[in-house]
Amino acid sequence: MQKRALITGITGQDGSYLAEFLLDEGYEVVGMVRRSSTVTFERIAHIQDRITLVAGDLLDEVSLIGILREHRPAEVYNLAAQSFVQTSWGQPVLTGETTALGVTRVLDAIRMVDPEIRFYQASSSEMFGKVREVPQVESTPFYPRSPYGVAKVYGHWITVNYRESYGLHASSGILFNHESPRRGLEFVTRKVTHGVARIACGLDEKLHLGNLDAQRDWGFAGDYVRAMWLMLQRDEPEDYVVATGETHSVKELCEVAFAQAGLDWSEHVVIDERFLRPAEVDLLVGDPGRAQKELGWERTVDFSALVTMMVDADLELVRRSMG
Ligand code: NAP
Ligand code: G4F
Repeated sequence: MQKRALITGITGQDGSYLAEFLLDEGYEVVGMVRRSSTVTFERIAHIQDRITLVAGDLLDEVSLIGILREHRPAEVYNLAAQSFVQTSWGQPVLTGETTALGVTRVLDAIRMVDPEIRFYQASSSEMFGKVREVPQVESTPFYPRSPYGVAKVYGHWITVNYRESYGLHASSGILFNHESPRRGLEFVTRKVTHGVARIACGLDEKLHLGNLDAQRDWGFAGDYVRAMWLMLQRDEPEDYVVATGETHSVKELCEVAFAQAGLDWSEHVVIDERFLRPAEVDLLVGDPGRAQKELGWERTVDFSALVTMMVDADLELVRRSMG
């Protein structure tokens, strides 16, 4: 029988890759979208005729219960969130309502409608924050450094708690940064690759950035959605770190991205205090050992291939927009 999956956050970067992946696996895909005065389906436009979109919001539990009752998914992937760290200082309550309490609303809806549903929670390496050990593994203590990180810690533990309290098949993926040509323009990788494309095409001269010393473990989003699915195929629910095991600074990101377009980053990058954060996460690097061993998960795209892919896609995008 064809399996049905519900994805919250299907219009986001990960939602779009996961929907493609599940369709290829033969799933019927239901995607939850929130009401907006303008349609924001760019990332899923190419598969829209193969998926079912339903209206709902993580802030509204009744809508979640209604969706589960009507569509009866076997698996729920909770990817929806206020996901931009910088915004979480300006909108800490909204971030908590969505990114933290939103998880409880989905879990409660599952518990009430059908506790057999398998659940995936999009946890984050931001939970490690001011890191207690290097590299970070599943047992590394959390020390979040932003309202977003704090909200994700809540989402993580409420997932563990519903698993232990009610026996739900609920798993958390502690995913390190993952990027793609579909990444939102405000995140640093895409900001840099899109900025490089605009400079290469003569549209801009400078790119304004914050902390160039921050280090991240950057992987490709297409690889990471496979890990989400693998977690829900296991007999027993479990939490996994998903990462590349390599870390690179924002400065290195700039070097590789500008070089891909034949440019010298130091001639274009300007440090701008507006992009510095009240509290920074200096270094993230994950050990994906457990995911490799128990899920058979491997990444297929390395750092330089990822940056090259994103610069090339943005060069094409900017050139096309210029006609
Ligand atoms: P994203 O591109 O920002 O997508 C976020 C999605 O959440 C969008 O579809 C957005 O809908 C939806 N959303 C926001 N508020 C909502 C609400 N109140 N109700 C329903 N939907 C809502 O994020 P992403 O990069 O794909 O990340 C997916 C998930 O993984 C997020 O939970 C993120 O925090 C987590 N995560 C991401 C990374 C990463 O590196 N990408 C790493 C670790 C964890 P609209 O399109 O309407 O805005
Ligand atoms: O790309 P970022 O905004 O991603 P950040 O804060 O690491 O969060 C992303 O990854 C998390 C997983 O670890 C997710 F949970 C979260 O949802 C999101 O997807 O910033 C990366 C680094 C930071 O240290 C930031 O200070 O880049 C530094 N940075 C330097 N200049 C900048 C800029 N970040 C942004 N967004 N813009 C800048 O101009």
